[in-house]
Amino acid sequence: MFSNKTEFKEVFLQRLEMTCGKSFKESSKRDRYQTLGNMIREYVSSNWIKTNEKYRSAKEKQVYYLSIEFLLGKLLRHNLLNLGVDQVVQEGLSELGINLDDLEEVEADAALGNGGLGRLAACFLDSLACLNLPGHGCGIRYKHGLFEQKIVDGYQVELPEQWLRNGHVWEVRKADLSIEVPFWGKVETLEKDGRLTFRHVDAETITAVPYDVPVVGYNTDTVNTLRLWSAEPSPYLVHKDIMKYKRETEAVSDFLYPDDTHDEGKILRLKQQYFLVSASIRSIIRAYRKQFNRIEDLHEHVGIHINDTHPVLAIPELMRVLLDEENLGWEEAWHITTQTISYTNHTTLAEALEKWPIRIFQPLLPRIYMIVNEINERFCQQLWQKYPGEWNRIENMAIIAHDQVKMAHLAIVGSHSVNGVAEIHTEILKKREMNSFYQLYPEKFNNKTNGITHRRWLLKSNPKLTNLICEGIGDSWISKPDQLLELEGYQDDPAFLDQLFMVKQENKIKLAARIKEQTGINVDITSIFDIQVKRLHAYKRQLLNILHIMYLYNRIKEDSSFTMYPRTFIFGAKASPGYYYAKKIIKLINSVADKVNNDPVVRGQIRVVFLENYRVSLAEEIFPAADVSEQISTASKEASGTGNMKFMMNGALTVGTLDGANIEIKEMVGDDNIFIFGLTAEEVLDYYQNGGYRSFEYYHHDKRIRTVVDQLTNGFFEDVEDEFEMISDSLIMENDQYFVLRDFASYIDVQKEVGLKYKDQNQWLKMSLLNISRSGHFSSDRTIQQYADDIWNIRPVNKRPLTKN
Ligand code: 4GP
Repeated sequence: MFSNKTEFKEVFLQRLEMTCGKSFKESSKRDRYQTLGNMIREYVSSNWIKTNEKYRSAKEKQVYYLSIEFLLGKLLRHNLLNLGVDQVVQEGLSELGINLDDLEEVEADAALGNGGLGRLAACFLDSLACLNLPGHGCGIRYKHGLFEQKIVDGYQVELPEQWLRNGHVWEVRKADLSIEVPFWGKVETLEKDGRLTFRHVDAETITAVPYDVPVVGYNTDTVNTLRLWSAEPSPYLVHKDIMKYKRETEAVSDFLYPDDTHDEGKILRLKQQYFLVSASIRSIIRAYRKQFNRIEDLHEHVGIHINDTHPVLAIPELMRVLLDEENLGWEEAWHITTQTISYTNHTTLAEALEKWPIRIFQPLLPRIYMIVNEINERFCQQLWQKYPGEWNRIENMAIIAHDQVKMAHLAIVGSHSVNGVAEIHTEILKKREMNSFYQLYPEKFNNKTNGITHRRWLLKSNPKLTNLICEGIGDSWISKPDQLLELEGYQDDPAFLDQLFMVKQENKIKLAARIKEQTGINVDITSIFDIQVKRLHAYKRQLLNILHIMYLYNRIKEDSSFTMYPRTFIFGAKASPGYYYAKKIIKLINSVADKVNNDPVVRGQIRVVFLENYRVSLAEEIFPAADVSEQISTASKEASGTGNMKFMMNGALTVGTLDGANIEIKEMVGDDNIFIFGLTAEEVLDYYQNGGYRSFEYYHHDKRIRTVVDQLTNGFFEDVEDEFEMISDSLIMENDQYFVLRDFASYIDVQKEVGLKYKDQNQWLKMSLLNISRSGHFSSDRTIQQYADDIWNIRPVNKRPLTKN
């Protein structure tokens, strides 16, 4: 299509006129963005076709990653970079007087996810393609992604997100590959040749229409596929109330479901899950059938990975296809299913473990329920043989119990691999949460510590640091991120460290400009940028952070001789719309920010910023500018964390608890290059099990704590006195279940140490460099290679270097 700047410009101008029907002069930014996007998608299409052909002819095993969330962010710049045409395009556009950054602004974030789990799925897709591995994503094309957050008077307000308003240039609609997904109705039993067969009849079907998005590898011609399903009314269905049917159908892919709200919308949520699973499984089988004769060999050629329990109905759905459509017997179908499916757990939070009431499940998915029931009965029989008479154990492990279907149990029983996402998390699963299953199937359990794609989180988002690294050690670390280790040779090189300093300053200037634009707040770029960005959740303890800021504020106010290294505390977080407590924390952060930022006494020492609408594209501006990374969850609660890795890779130092992957980061960088504080997971779990924690005593005995807790309700930060009562209650009346007060003193100490260490710039820069150099281990390329080798058993195909079209 183009192989140099001149050709690029020619094609671009021609396309612009053809597709927009406007002259170059008349065209808007959006016209130009759309033209470029379409051009690049077409540019990858021949490699896309070739990749699929090669997968088919190589007959290699392929993996499908089923996930209810894919938090992709923007794709334009990422694709240009992976294709190796970023520079040509940038220069070509610039000669036409167009700034590529401006065009990128026009692109909407594809925010089809809530947080960590969804972003991990997006990083995995990138690594799969970059490693030439045959792996594809399957998800839902939500019309509205994660809500847009506005802060009004300090409160979070949610607006519907509209990423599809102007279309999505990266997708290709493939209506001819649609699939009908049945709900409701009943099961008919027939006898055929002495065998019972089952048919789902009188169903209300929904049409699942696939939209394919190319997943472009870096410096390779591999282009994998992310298939997103959209729900549309079925053209084959005659319905009494067509408007109602249309509404209910479209609702299935209208909204991304918020992860941590509770009861409402249960039927819709279960519908979404089955919709994703049924459409995906059947399209996988359809593709398999075109290629292979023997369904019995499915697991040799296909792996299906379920990202948490949301797609766990893949297990009974695959059973259904094998039993009812392929006419296999139960034992054989079960063998194939369990060998095909693998499962990742992302959280031990009890409220996130999905359970579906039978009263909802059975009528909505009658045939699937029958199969789950059969799986449960066979499983319980197996348990009975192994543990005769142990009723309690069997009841606790059953898939169906107390009128509920336990999705995690189904996932473990119906798959060949169960993995946690950081070492400590996997150990907790094995020793505690899933201990009885671990005893039964020790061979299924394994760890795969999370990772992040360094292409988005370093190459794309931090070009200045990328250039510096390349000047230092060349560019082969880009395909082998472990080679970042070579940077350590520069630890004692003052000129290199100076440059590292400059890079950070420039990134801080950029973020400061964004802060000014969004909030009107001026921040001092020589202050420490201390950042906590992630979903808002009690266990992540944004509360500890803000209480510490209140403490510092009090300290400065009461003692004029007190000094500290100036800090800018930056927060970004969305709270689930129904999670009232989390929303109160946002309000608290904003109230404190208001008071602190407007008090001349503390000016120059503390600034507090809440950046609204935290999302992937904003994160890309934040990580490169951070000095300090806040990873302060209650130990044992954060399964892994991936933000911790993004900060580290961009040279920030971690203030963290011994939780999730923080522990592995600490092992990588050594005790001197990280700031650890607080209870260990063992200690936390011991408190949960044996009691012994009384938050009131910490309140009573530590004046620093008493003051800040009292300030929540004495009108100090808000005129409305009961505004933060529920936060105060959670700390005292409800005995502070996340140990905020217990870890408070230790957090103050470690933060003081941070301030002191930062003063020694040279030492700080060395620590920062060391963090960058050891971050290669946390590339998702490493993680995906481990999944490929240990779980999926897939190999690279398509190794040729990029072919220019
Ligand atoms: C998150 C975990 O909370 C986080 O620790 C982990 O890094 C991430 O998954 C990816 O594994 N869980 C979720 C969720 O996002 O919805 O359960």
